Amino acid sequence: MNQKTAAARLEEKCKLHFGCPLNSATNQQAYKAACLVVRDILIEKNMLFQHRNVEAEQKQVYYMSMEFLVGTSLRNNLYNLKLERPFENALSAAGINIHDLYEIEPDAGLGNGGLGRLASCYMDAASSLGYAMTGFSIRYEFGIFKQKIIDGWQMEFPDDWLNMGEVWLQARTDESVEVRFGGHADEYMDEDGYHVVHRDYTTVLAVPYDMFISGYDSDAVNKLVLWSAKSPKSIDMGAFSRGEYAKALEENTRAEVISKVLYPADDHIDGKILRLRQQYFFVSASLQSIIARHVKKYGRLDNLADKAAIHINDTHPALCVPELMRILMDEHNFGWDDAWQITQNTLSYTNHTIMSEALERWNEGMFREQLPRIYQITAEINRRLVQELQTIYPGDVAKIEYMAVIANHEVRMANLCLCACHTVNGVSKLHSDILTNSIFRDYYNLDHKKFQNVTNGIAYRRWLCQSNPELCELLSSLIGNGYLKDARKLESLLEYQDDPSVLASLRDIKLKKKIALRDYISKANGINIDENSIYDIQIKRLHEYKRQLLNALQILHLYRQLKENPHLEIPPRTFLFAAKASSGYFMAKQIIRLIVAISNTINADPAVRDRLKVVFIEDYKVSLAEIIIPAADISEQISIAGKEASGTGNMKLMINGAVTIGTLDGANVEICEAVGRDNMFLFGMTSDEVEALWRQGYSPLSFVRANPALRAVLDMLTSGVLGARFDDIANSLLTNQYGVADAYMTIADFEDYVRAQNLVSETYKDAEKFARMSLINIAKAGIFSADRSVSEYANNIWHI
Ligand code: 26V
Repeated sequence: MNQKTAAARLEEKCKLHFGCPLNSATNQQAYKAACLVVRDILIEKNMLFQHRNVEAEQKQVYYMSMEFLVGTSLRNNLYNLKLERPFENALSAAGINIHDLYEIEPDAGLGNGGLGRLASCYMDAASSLGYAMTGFSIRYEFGIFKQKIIDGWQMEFPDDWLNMGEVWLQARTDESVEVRFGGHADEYMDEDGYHVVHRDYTTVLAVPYDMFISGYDSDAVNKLVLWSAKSPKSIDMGAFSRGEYAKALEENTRAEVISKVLYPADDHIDGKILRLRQQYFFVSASLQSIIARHVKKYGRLDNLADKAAIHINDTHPALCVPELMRILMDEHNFGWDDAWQITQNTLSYTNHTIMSEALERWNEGMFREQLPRIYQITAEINRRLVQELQTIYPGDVAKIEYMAVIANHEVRMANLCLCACHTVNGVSKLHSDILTNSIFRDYYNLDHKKFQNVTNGIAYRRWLCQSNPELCELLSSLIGNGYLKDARKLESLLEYQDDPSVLASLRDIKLKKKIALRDYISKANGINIDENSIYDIQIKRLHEYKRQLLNALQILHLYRQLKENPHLEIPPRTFLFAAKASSGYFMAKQIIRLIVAISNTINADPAVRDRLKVVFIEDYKVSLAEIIIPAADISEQISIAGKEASGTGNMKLMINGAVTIGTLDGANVEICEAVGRDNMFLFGMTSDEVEALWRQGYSPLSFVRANPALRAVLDMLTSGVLGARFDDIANSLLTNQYGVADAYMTIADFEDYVRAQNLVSETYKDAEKFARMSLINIAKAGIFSADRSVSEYANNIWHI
């Protein structure tokens, strides 16, 4: 497609859909027309790709995830299809600026954070590598909430993304399936054997919507299938005729609420029935569609594992295990043993967190009531598991209970995955080691061959090439274009680490991106920041374990120092935060309030003007990250060691030339291996040291007593000098609230963090040295490409 054909297709869409020529279309109309043209191209490519795969009897990967944080699609698709230029020119000839259209597009925010964005990065990489991979999730009508900060408080507003985002979706009403909830499952035996009848259930209709995902410079276009819930009965006419209008629509509402909103928490589950229903809804619909497709092609199911790899992204889709068993046994007459074998050989599972509150467990009674047949199967899985464990560990009641799928009236989804999947993996070396050494140790001892590591990776063509074209232009001029398909080729950049003109160009580009972020912040927040200051950036979900609080305390310390010693010679610094807090997470919201208060206090203080600024940027999301990341000098990755499974923001920042200040946690360990200790600012306890300090008995107060500066900072939280008081935060650090004070050891790591921050300031004074560190980070970021991760999954787990 060239400019001329692009113009013709755009013109046609505009006329057909909006009854006007392109040059009199509004930006919204032009945006939709552009998306529709691109979608047509994708549909056509997808058809060809699928056809080829079916002909070749190609094994398919099905990636099951409650979250896909897609972000925007227009620019990504045009980039991947290499159509940016023709579209830009065709639109420009009609008086339309393509960048205005990019800005109109809402993010498809169908996820909370890292886990959801990873799923999208993997779809992207799989398509680029030519793998046949289908993603399955829910077509949430409302994605992750829009965040506004009002008087320091996070407020949540609905994210009505479909209004402009729906253009990417193609409804496939003809492929709807039924999902059954509630009722009773009756078992009986007759001369033909064992049978089950599920009766009195409620049916919800699952309607699939396809979203097409293009690969970069590739023939492959894959699909993300998003299920929408509908009631099979549109209205209860009887109730309606009686004038009971609300009742007439009741069943409708109960069904459709399933795909209404993304669950906005990423840390705890309080037994929400709706969430269980969401999980079963999309798992059941997806498996039914996978099996129907397989049977249509092969006419048999005993070869399912040879032709399909079904991947469980965290425990949320763990119902795949009993649901696949159900379909095989109840609908295709397999006996237990054969069904179990097929299930085990088909399913694999990735763990994304060791935080116990995020490992899903359900109340047994609720589970049974919602999903009676699935409960029966799960209970049978558990019965057989426990029986086997009793022969292996006779009398070891504690161990058997720890490993059981059902115990203490709870159904534990992680154990279900551990016993049923052929492979289980963690998402960084350290995280995978922690899984096998601690939380999953018993399962590891039972069958260590099951366990693998696949370190996370990012779709770097989005995070580097699309969001930082200026940097890519420089890279291409120096090392050619090979890195666009093979990220390891970035390493050739190392040749230029002592070339002053290259280092100067890197600095120029960084400055340009910092100016762009400065302008965004000035417009969005009304705060003016200095592009010549160090941009020190912490962007991620708000969690106590990620320790935004540690950063905040360190800023207060720096503020005090600057006030006490106005001649302190340090480069000016701008601390930038962006983070959403789970709506019910009290302490996270307090921490946001604290950061906003610090920002208000410091930014208004003439004594530190031009030297220190703090900004909390509202509404963190993929498209905002794309503006922030290229502008970062310093990447804050400061979680307590052992708790961040991997992190992926660390990789996005690194590849854009930010230098990491961080603990040896998650993938930071591997970043450190890649760049060397001299090219990052390491601090804090290791995960072993954290463990040792717990065992020894941790007392934050003893650290505070030894550090008067820290004492002074903590006093600021409760004295009111910040315009408000933060007693809850101070108490969480110092008093034994729930049996622990300072559960994330913020106090213990404070001093070493301050040391590392001082080193940042010192190092930055030598502009060339800092630029060299930045260059080395870019050059060494290649291993964190999602292409590498997906190839590892393909070779070692999915066997495609
Ligand atoms: C758990 C729950 C529990 C129930 C309520 C809703 C909900 C939603 C999400 C989760 C799991 C969160 C796990 C997660 O996001 N882990 C992150 O995964 C990233 C990709 O592997 C990784 O880089 C981050 O370190 C890890 O925190």
